[in-house]
Amino acid sequence: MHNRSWAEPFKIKMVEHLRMTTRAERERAIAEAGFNTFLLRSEDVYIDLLTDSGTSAMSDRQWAGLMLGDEAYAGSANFYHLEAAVRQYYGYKHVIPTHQGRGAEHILSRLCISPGQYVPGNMYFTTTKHHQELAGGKFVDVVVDQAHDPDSNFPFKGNVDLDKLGRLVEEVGTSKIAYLCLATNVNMAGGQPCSLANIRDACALCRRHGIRVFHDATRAVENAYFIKLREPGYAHKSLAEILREICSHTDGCTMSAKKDCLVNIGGWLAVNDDELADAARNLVVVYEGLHTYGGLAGRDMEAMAIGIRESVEFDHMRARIGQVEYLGRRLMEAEVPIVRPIGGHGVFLNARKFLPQIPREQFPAQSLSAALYVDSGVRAMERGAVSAGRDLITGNNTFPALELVRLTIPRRVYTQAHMDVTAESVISVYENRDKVVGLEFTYEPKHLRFFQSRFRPVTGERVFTA
Ligand code: P61
Repeated sequence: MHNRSWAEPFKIKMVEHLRMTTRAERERAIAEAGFNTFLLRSEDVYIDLLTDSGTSAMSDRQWAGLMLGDEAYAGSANFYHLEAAVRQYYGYKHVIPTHQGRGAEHILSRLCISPGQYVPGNMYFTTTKHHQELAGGKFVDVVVDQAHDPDSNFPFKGNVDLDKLGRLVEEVGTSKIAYLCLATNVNMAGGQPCSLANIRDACALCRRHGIRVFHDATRAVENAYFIKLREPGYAHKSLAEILREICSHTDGCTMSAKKDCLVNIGGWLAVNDDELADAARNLVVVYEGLHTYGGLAGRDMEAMAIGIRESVEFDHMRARIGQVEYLGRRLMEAEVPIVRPIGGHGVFLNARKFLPQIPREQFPAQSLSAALYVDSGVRAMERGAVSAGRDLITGNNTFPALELVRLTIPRRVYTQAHMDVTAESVISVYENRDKVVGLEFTYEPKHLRFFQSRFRPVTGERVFTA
């Protein structure tokens, strides 16, 4: 079978209509949105590739599961189903639901970071780092150098650089390190996996020093798929087996279930340590809800439990990542600069190469995502300097090596024809790239600025004049 094309292991039972817009309507909409795709109304968007978070289509089984919601305040049957699914597939002992990933990050950061401690991680993620900083911690990047190079074809760009981690431990001492924050299928690097050998080695290094490892498991199943394909010794293991092996090296995880787990809302914190679990259960009642619902309805937990089982099916993941790869290949054939290798949850345009005429201070990736929307109604997301925010100490803008636009593919939602239209639009903007102009801030909020900030073109009124 595997010399044949991949195809979706499902058929479509219900459809949601999309509104087509004119270019004039889109020009008005993006100006009203302050040239920030987060501020567009979804009804003004044709193909929504802003995120794969909470945007997946649930299966008929998951929808049926919603009807089994046990909406008890305490001890809902659905909590126990969720707990059993997490224990079976991820292998952690204690499971504490949260409203979404950042709820789990908040609780973990409060409990495990003391002011002044360092939190090494294999590349930052916006909400994760923000919660670490709010708890008084300082994030330190210990990902391999290849992760910062969009043109490197290294197959495991999510790997921890053991030298960087070892050096940090030596320099500051173990008592100054809160824990290693180990993300699988690293989002900001372009959906890039870690190898199991690297996970094993990084966790062993931490264990030798008595440092705990907490796993951001948001896209761990996508990572398991890449391990199966790329790492010697794993071709014959199931995604479920690989997932268990990944998790077995770590002390717990935070999870945004809105990704791998195929639900529209939800998350959890999972830990093996009994005392930490008690402390987390005690905090969750302050910020999220009782420890058997964590801000979720019973039905949400049921859909999550079912989604976890569906997420580890090989044919599902092959079609999911196959679709991302299809879009990526079309862009590579047209020589559009994208991050290589093609990642798990999206295709990432290299805006520095795409728009070399726009200086970093004028946010080329922000401009490109706005221009793409004007061209076709495709909504993408900036992942560059606007997302990276300001330096904690100096207050200056930081300019990460990666200045990217993410075309993120929701699971089980769009067709191959949607991917074609997206590719055609990106290629058309690329052919007219000299007609895209830079942006400057008109409003910049204090926390996670990329969500709500507003901009204006540095010249004229339009971001894209082709
Ligand atoms: C996303 F623009 N991701 O990729 P929550 N860890 C990881 C995530 O990818 C993640 C969370 C934790 C989103 C949504 C989002 O800057 C942004 O359930 C690896 O969203 O709270 C979320 O999980 C947090 C978009 C988040 C952003 C932050 O689109």
